[in-house]
Amino acid sequence: MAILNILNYPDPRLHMVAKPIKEIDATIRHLIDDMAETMYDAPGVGLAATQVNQHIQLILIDTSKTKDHLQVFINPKIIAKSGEKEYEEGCLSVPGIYESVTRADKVTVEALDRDGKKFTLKAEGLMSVCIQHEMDHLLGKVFVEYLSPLKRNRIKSKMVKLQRDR
Ligand code: GNR
Ligand code: NI
Repeated sequence: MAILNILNYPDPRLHMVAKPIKEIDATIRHLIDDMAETMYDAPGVGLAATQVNQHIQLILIDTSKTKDHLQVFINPKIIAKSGEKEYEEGCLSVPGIYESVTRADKVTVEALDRDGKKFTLKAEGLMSVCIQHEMDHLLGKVFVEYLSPLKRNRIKSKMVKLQRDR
């Protein structure tokens, strides 16, 4: 396994749109293992393939306290959503920034697991937030895009400075 490099906002590659996965082969399973190691090492509760510069529809989530409940979503689709809820979000691609975002309260997602088996999950709380946050990454969207242009531009400048001074 290997720890992969995570793209940092405002890297233009974070805005690429991910393609569906046609076949879950050894390369995909290897990527899942590397992404899991990368996510736990960060540490984060979720990781989208987009963040490691792989533009395919693959996300990993583990919201458990014990960090032993990895959930893999391949070609995820939200088939139902309800309500609204505000949540303080962070992102491994925007380190050190935490801002409130309003999203659906509950979502029902349909996806394939790492064995290619279709499953449906109804989520609420952090899991629901995470699914929506990760699926946005697959669409090339980063959570700061929900903020006002003023806030977003301040965050952008801060990130550019941070990366320049590294
Ligand atoms: O680790 C993460 N924590 C988090 C907290 C609140 C809302 C969303 C997230 S996802 C984030 C990991 C990440 O950037 N995934 O794309
Ligand atoms: Ni993120």
